[in-house]
Amino acid sequence: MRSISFSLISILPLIGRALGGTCSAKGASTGTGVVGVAAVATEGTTSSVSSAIVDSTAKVSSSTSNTDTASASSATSSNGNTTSSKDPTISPGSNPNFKFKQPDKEKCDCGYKVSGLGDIYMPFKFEFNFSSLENNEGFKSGDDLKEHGWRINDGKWVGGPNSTGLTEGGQPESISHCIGDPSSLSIKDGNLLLNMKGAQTAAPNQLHCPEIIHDNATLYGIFQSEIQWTDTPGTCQAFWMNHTNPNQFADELDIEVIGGAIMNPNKEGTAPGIWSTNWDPAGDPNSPLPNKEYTGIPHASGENGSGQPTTFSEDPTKDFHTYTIAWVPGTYSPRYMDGKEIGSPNQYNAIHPMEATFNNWSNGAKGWSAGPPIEDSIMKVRSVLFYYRTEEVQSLPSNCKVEDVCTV
Ligand SMILES: *[C@@H]1O[C@H](CO)[C@@H](O)[C@H](O)[C@H]1NC(C)=O
Ligand SMILES: *[C@@H]1O[C@H](CO)[C@@H](O)[C@H](O)[C@H]1NC(C)=O
Ligand SMILES: *[C@@H]1O[C@H](CO)[C@@H](O)[C@H](O)[C@H]1NC(C)=O
Ligand SMILES: *[C@@H]1O[C@H](CO)[C@@H](O)[C@H](O)[C@H]1NC(C)=O
Ligand SMILES: *[C@@H]1O[C@H](CO)[C@@H](O)[C@H](O)[C@H]1NC(C)=O
Ligand SMILES: *[C@@H]1O[C@H](CO)[C@@H](O)[C@H](O)[C@H]1NC(C)=O
Ligand SMILES: CC(=O)N[C@H]1CO[C@H](CO)[C@@H](O)[C@@H]1O
Repeated sequence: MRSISFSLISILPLIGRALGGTCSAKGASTGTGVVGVAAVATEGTTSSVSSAIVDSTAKVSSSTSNTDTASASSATSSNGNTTSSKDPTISPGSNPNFKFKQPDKEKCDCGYKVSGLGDIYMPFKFEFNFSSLENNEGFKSGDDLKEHGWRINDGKWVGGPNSTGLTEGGQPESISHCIGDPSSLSIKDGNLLLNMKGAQTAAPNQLHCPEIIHDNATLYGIFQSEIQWTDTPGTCQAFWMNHTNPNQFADELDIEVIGGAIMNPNKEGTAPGIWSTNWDPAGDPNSPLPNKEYTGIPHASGENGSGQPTTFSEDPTKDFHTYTIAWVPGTYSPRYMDGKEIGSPNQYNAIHPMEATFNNWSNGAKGWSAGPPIEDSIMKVRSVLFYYRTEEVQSLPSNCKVEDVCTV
C-alpha cells in the first residue's frame, strides 16, 4: 500500500516509490518481529517456517482466540512433500459472486476446498474475531498480540513515502513517513480500532499511525475481513498483502480507500471509491515507473487497468462490510465487497510470500492520502477469515485423501 496518485499529479508516486525503497532498507534496522519474519520467509528456510506455523497453530487454538488453523501441515511440512492438484482458472467475471460456506466437516486436518472459487485447495485457515479480546485504550508493544498470530508495527514506517522539499505543481509539500505506533491501535466493544490520531504534523519522525500484520507468510490464499472505513479526510486506509523481503521487490495486492474520498471526491480531487491495485512483483522500489509498477482496474478503455476506483453503491462508513482479496495462481487476483466482484487488476499478481496487513496512515501527500487529518479517524476491523497456502504446502498433503478435505 503506497502513495499512488492516479490523477494528473502523478509525479508523487514516482518519488514515493523511490523514497519508499530507500527507507525500507533503513527500516529493517528498527527491529520488531517484522525483520525476523521477513528474513525467515525469504531465505527459504522452509523447515523453520513451517514449524513456526505448526507451533503457532497449536498455541493459538488452545488459547482464547477463534483460530482453527488446519494441522495438516504437521505431517506434511516435516518432509515437505505434497501431491500436486490442478488449480482452477479464475479470470475477470468468471466468479462474479463469492462467499465462504461453513466447513462441511468437523475436522479439517487435510485442508479446504473453496467452493466459491472453483474448489481451489487451501491447506490452512486462520480465523480471528477481535471480540475475543478485552477492551483496551491502546497497545503498548509490537508483540501484544503475538500469541494470537498478529504483529503490530512498532517503529517501522507505514504506507507511503517521506521527503521534504517536494513540489507539486510548484508548491512545496511536506511528505513524511508515518511511523508504526502500537498506541494507535485499541480494542473497543469487539472491534480493532486503527486510529491515525488527529492534529499531527507532517514532519520527519512526527507522524505516528497504526498497522497490524498477520504474522505468517503465505503463498496464495483468500483473505477476508469485516471492515468499517471512515471518511475523515487525510488518510489512506488499507487491507492489503505485502511481500516479506525488506530490501527487494515491490510486490503488493491492495484494497484501499482514501478518507474524504469515499462517496465523493475529496478536495484534492481524488476520485471516490475503493481502489484495487497490484504492484509489479519484480519492480524495483528504487526506480519506479508508474505504468510498469502497478495496474488499476479493468475498464472499457484500458486493457488491464484504467486507474479508476470502483464506486461504492452504499456508504461503507456506516457499517461493517466484508472485503476479500482472492490471491489465486494466474494473472487475475479478484477482490470482492460483500461477495460481489469489484474492479480488480489482471496483471502483476503477487508471486512472493506475502502477509495480510491493515493500516491507516497519512504522509501529507496531496495526490493520495492528503492530510494529515485534523481529527482522529478510526477505521474498524471486526474479524478476519483467511484460507491460505504457504511456500511449503501448496497442495493436498500426500498423507491426505481428497475425501477428507473440507468444503467451505
Ligand atoms: C467471527 O465473526 C464472524 C462474523 O461476525 C462470525 O460469523 C463467526 O461466527 C465468528 N467466529 C467465531 C469463532 O466466533
Ligand atoms: C512424496 O510423495 C510421493 C507420492 O506419495 C512419493 O512417491 C514420494 O516418494 C514422496 N517423496 C518424499 C521425499 O517423501
Ligand atoms: C524519513 O523517514 C525516516 C524514518 O522512517 C526518518 O528518519 C527521516 O528523518 C525521514 N526523512 C524526512 C525527510 O522526512
Ligand atoms: C512491505 O514489507 C517489506 C518487508 O517487511 C517492507 O520492507 C516494506 O516496507 C513493506 N512495504 C510497505 C509499503 O510498507
Ligand atoms: C495485460 O495483462 C496481461 C496479463 O498479465 C499481460 O500479458 C499484458 O501484457 C498486459 N497488457 C498491458 C498493455 O500491460
Ligand atoms: C484512520 O485515521 C483517520 C484519521 O485519524 C480516522 O478518522 C479513521 O477513523 C481511521 N480509520 C480507522 C479504520 O481507524
Ligand atoms: C512464517 C511465520 O510468519 N510464522 C509465524 C506464524 O505465526 C506465529 C504466531 O504468531 C509465529 O510464531 C510464526 O513465526
